[in-house]
Amino acid sequence: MKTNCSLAAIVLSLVIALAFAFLRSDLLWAQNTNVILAEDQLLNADIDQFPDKELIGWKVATPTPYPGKVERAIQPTMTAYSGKFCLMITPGPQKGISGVLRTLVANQKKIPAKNGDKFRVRVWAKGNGGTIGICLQQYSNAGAWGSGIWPVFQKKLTGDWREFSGAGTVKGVNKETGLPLEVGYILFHVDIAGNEGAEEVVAYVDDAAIETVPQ
Ligand SMILES: [Ca+2]
Repeated sequence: MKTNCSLAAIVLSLVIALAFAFLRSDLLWAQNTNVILAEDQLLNADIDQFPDKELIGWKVATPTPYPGKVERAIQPTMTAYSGKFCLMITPGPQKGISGVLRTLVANQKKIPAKNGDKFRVRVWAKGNGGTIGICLQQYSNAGAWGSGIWPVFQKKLTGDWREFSGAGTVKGVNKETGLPLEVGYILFHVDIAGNEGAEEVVAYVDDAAIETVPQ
C-alpha cells in the first residue's frame, strides 16, 4: 500500500512537472512571436549600409522647422559605435527662434502600429554638448499626422558613447479636433538640440532599435 502511494506521488509529480514545462514553453513561444526585431523595423538600423556613399534610411525630417544636416561619419575620422559608420548630425538654426539649434532626423521605414501598441526604443549616441530625444511620430494610414510620443526626451549627450532607451504607447490625437486619431503607422525620429549660445553641437548616432513590447 505504501509502495502504491509513493508510486502515485511520483507519477503525479511527473504530470505536474510536464504540464508546467508545456505551459512555460507555450508562454515563451507566445512572447517570442510578439517581439518584432529591430532589423525588421528600421531601415539601416546599424547605420552601416552606404553603397556608393549614399545615406540609406535616414534623413532630416520634412517638413520641419528644425533644419540641420545629417551625414555619414566614417572611420578613421570618427570611430563608430559599431561597424564602419555612424550618423553625424549637426543641428541648424530653428526658424523664428534665435540662437536655438535643433534638427530631427527620421528613419524612412513606416512601422505598422495602432493605438495602444507599446514600443521600446534604443539608440547609441555621443556629442560635444546638446541633448538627444527619440520621438515616435504617429500617422493614420492615409498619412494624417497624429502628434508624437517621446520615449526618450532631451537627455544630455556626453563625449562617450551612451545608450539612450525608453518605451512609449501609441496614442494618436487629431490636432484639429483633439479626438483620438486612428494610428496606422509610426516613424522613428532622432531629435538633436544644441545649447543656446554654445559652440556648434555635433552629435554621433549609431545602432538604433525599436521593438514591440508584448502586452
Ligand atoms: Ca554602425
